[in-house]
Amino acid sequence: MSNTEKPKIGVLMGSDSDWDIMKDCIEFLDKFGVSYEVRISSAHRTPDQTAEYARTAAENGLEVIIAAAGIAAHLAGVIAAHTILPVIGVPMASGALQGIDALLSTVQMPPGVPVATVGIGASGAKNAAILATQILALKDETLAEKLARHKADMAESVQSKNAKLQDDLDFQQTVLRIAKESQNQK
Ligand code: RP5
Repeated sequence: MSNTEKPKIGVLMGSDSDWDIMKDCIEFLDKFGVSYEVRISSAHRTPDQTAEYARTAAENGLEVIIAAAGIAAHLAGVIAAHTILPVIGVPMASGALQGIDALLSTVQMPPGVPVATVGIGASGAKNAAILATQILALKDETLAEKLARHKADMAESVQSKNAKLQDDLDFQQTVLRIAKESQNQK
């Protein structure tokens, strides 16, 4: 957990082999100062434990669940079957199909049991943290301000990269022009 507050976000993974990628999710939650707990729990290997976690999540104070799994990824769906909390699914790029299987099994939920599915792998892990924080921010102004700052920082970063690119291009054009002029003078 990031701090002494009761966890608001439950982060589940199907296997310890998902941890390397899911560290990116935790890193963002830490950055935003959101309280969380992390568990390994598998829809297939520990089905009863997974169902029990989902059934008791709301009464334990959790507000959003992030579930990451690979291959025939049923973790997020099984969690969503047992709770009315919002569930965010992160497809992991494991196995022969490198996440395509996990993406489809996470996103293609039957009507009535939604899983908010993010992209495969690292970008999905980060986006899951941001999306979960956005859900909490609906009733938390401090978090909303941090998210707004984060968006502004991203925009600033793109603008400064663009400014640098324009400078580089201007410099190149100047070098080319000078080279051309000196050639013409010969
Ligand atoms: C899934 O199977 C896990 O989420 C993991 O992505 C994948 C492989 O698990 P391990 O065989 O590495 O434990 O359940």
